[in-house]
Amino acid sequence: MRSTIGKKGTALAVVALAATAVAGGALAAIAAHTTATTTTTAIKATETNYHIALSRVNAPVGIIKFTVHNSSKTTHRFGIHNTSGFSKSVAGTIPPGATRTLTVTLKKGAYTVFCAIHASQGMKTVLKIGTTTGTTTTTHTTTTGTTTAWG
Ligand SMILES: [Cu+2]
Repeated sequence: MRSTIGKKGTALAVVALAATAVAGGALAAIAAHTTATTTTTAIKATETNYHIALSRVNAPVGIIKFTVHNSSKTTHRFGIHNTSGFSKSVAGTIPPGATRTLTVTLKKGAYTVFCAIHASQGMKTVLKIGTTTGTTTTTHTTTTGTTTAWG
């Protein structure tokens, strides 16, 4: 009799453990299954003397990928900054006819896109972020939870 009770006890303990494992596994799967949505907007910037033309002057919050083309016969630079200390720029100069890319992650606000060489000659323009949803390419990055094999 004692042995039978002992076996039952063991069986119950195994079931309880299995239930805990399943619950734990389900929780782990939920925790790992986070969906990150990042909006990427491509903006073309054309540099001339002494002007920067953007293909769009506003964009949603997220990743902005600039493709900068210098269509003038003067060397330019390309940067973006705001009054809160954000500043990013294409490394070095952009020779005449050259194309460079610059990818930045922007929060809501107004940014100045400029050529550091000729900004004082008016070679700058404003890009507003977060004031529109616009037509964008949305990339959904889904991290799928890893299912752990229990037992
Ligand atoms: Cu310039």
